[in-house]
Amino acid sequence: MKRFEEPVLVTRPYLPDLDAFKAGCEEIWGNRWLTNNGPVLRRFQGALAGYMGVPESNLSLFVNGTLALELGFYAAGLSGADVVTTPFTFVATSHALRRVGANPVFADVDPETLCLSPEAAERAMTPRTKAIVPVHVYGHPCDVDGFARLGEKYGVKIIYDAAHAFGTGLHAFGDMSMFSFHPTKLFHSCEGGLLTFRDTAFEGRLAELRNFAIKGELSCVDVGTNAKMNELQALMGLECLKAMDSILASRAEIHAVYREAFAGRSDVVFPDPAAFPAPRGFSPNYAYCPVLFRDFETRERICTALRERCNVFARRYFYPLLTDFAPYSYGRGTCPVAEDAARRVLTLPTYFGLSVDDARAIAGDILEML
Ligand code: T4K
Repeated sequence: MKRFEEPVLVTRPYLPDLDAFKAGCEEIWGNRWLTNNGPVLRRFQGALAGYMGVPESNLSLFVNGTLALELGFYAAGLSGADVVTTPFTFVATSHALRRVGANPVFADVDPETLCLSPEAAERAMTPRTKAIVPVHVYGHPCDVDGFARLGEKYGVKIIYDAAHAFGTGLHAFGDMSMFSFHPTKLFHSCEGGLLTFRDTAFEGRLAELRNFAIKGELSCVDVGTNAKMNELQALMGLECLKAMDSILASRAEIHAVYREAFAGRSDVVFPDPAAFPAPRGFSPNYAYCPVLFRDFETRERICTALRERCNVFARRYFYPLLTDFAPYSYGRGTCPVAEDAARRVLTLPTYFGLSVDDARAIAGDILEML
């Protein structure tokens, strides 16, 4: 008999009240307007602006986070440039750079937060560097002051991959930030992505690029694409946004259970984002619950035992490291801290609806396996 009869996955999407969602669908049916800057999307945009404290003129919605990043990089003029970034992330960060013809240059991460280190980023800069792309990985805060200094000193753009950072207050740092609304994130719109930006000139430019760069019926001004969020996505986002407080509270509770269980152990590191240096207004969203074991063998043994004995599907985010993948293997061996973390990390189940008793049982099983 396994610990759990049903598989416990690393995450499950929050699902809003079905009747409220159906009522929203009725409105959409009535409108007969399904995409292309519809009324529900505009309402979602307004609600996000209110929630994030960012003016509507400084944000833009997309069909997913990857295309949001891609168009943000394109609009920022990064094609052909070197861009310093972290290998300790999901492949989408570097894919989006490469797809606009930029060249990702990898620099190492801070050993505590696992976010790109400004010192390492500075050392990796070349005369062709036009931007730095740090990632608030797991919702951990990057050293935003350190990056702001680099931005000023070298005149390069700072564009945050904030895919994991919705709800942290890290909503408007650097030149741009991208938030993913994929269902594996704490907040979602089925699929979706959001860019916030400092320069309001990006609003029109991004609106153009995500709609084929056509202007009216008779002109096309650039090589755009189709990256528009549709009305059903916007409705899902609007309904999920209503539950943000409960979503954040439940994740904080689960994080606290794991934190307590692993406290005082010398063989396990369980990062506490609340203890990291962070800008004013930061508040942890506990987007992920990463735990770092002593070595690769222990991590692999525990990951397998959790699946086989407990029916628990923890995930090794982010292993393999980007620089282990063929398109980025030129960076292999250049980021020892990230390489070491990727081999030791396991992200534990956390989501709205996971009970604290289940989290306690998972932590207990891990401690026993150790
Ligand atoms: N930058 C960063 C730093 C990112 O982490 C990501 C995405 C991006 C950029 C790009 O943003 P998007 O273009 O995705 O908006 C997942 C996600 O697909 C991806 O969005 C995410 N990062 C990445 C970290 O994780 P997989 O391959 O691990 O997903 P999958 O299908 O294995 O799902 C994970 C778990 O969630 C499974 O146990 C099943 C469960 N699940 C999943 C879905 C989709 C559900 O229970 N229900 C669902 O609907 O990549």
